[in-house]
Amino acid sequence: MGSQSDWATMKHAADTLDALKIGYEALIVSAHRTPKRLYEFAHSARDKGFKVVIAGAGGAAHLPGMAASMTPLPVLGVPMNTHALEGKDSLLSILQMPGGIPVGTLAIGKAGAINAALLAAAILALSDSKIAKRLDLWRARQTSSVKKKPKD
Ligand code: RP5
Repeated sequence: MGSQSDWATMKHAADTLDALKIGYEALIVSAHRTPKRLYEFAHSARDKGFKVVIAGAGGAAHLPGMAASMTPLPVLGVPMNTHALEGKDSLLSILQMPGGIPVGTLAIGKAGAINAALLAAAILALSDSKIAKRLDLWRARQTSSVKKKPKD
């Protein structure tokens, strides 16, 4: 994520990965304030064994796109809900990548963070049957938790 201030949102991705027993590293890597850290992280991510990068950022949210430009791993971008423009700035910054360097862009805020983790899990599940089973179970539990009727 681009800042400590993104953690309250990105923690939802971390919690979802925890629920699926998928290992991860949660790091603050700012495209603007720590560009060297971003360069070093993105260039070494695949060799270090990372399989998917989830990048949460807000405002002029260059982090997912810049990360994607420096790693062949799939990059999933989560736009932060900003005060000034309610996350529309983050969303468009992450979404509108020029052709050639893709970023899979999720919804703004909490839903996007949760779904980034679930999408990462689905990518990993293609080649990991244990993760696939845990993801199936997670989805089945979600389905069975939805009541038929609302209550007051
Ligand atoms: C972005 O700037 C971060 O991803 C964060 O969403 C936004 C604001 O950062 P702070 O000023 O709160 O550190 O790089």
